[in-house]
Amino acid sequence: KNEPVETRDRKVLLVRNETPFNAEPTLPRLIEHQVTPIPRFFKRNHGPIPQLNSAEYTLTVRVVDGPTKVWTLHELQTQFPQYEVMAALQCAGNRRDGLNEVKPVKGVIWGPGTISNAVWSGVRLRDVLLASGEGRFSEKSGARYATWHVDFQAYGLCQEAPCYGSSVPVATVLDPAQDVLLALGMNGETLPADHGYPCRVVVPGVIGARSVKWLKQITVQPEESSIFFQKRDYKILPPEANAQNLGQFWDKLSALQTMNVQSVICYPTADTWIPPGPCTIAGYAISGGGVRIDRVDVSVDNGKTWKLAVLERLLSSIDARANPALRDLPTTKHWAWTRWTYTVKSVPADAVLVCRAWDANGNTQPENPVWNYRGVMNNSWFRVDLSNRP
Ligand code: MTE
Ligand code: MO
Repeated sequence: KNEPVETRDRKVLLVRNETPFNAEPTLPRLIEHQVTPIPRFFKRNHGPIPQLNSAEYTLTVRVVDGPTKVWTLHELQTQFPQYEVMAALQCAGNRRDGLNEVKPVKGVIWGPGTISNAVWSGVRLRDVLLASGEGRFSEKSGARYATWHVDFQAYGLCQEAPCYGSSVPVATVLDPAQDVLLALGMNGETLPADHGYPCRVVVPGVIGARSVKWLKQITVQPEESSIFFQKRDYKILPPEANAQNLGQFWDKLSALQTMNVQSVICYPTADTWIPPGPCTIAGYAISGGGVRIDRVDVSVDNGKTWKLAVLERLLSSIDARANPALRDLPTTKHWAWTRWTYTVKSVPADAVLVCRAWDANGNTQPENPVWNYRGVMNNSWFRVDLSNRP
């Protein structure tokens, strides 16, 4: 089908699938910017890009035992306080290629560039729910909804279901500290078609699959979304799961939400020509749930010895962007990625670079990939073997 190309720079994107369009930036390009320029931002689609018209756009918010409200784009723009959040989106399938090397997996074979960092602007979904619920979600009467879910449904067609969708707990949305946004803008521009125009959900700290683009309807309901992407896909299946037997595991496993701790070396790559002399190794690190990255260890000798990388601390949550003094509070959320560098005097001829991150909860990355059939959540130590380099 005809899909928009205006935000796509094919020189910096590795196209993993043409229709629907799925592409990720090359790693050296990805790490060049603190905020990923829109043409370089990874694009993950389960169907064609719907062409929506801002004048006709409506968002329906329904509570199953209560009211239904229909909001126009103009109302979303004018009737709610507008906020900014800096948050990375990361697909649960980021680094799937590393699992596929262990044993074939099912899914788009993504490299380590299925993550990007943006400044999202728009309204708090919490505010829209409060305004739609006729008092139901206030602190006094909200307890009834503590175990409920917020279901998202998208405009447009999709491959594995009639339309794309998923859900997150009501508690996540109503917690102001979680910064769940209905994004209308990205990096200071109107949200582009590729990324959900005119309105998408952004759930910081959570797998990208929950940040539904081209948002059509929100339903507050007792159960999580019954859609394929919630009940079947995006689960870490046990090692014995395969194409024939995977169905027996679906009901036993949780729908992934919070991301795990991750880090990747973006420069140099295995095929980079490295000039003699000092070399600045660079990459990204991030953890789930807004947990701060405390430390990134870098090794040039395949993990025998490690050194600390220098971290770039960003102000990402609504609160921290408004008040930088909150930057180092233990409770402050770190939704953005943390770029890091480590400079070596010279790169040994037989170098194998490795990185691993530690978050403030003491979580770190496993040394080796943990294979699962759908190839999700690969966060093993990231290695770049430079011993055969040009
Ligand atoms: N929303 C809709 N409507 N359709 C989709 O295919 N893909 C999801 C999510 N939201 C998707 C969607 C997945 S799996 C990811 S990782 C992110 O969007 C990717 O967002 P991006 O394309 O803006 O990078
Ligand atoms: Mo994803």
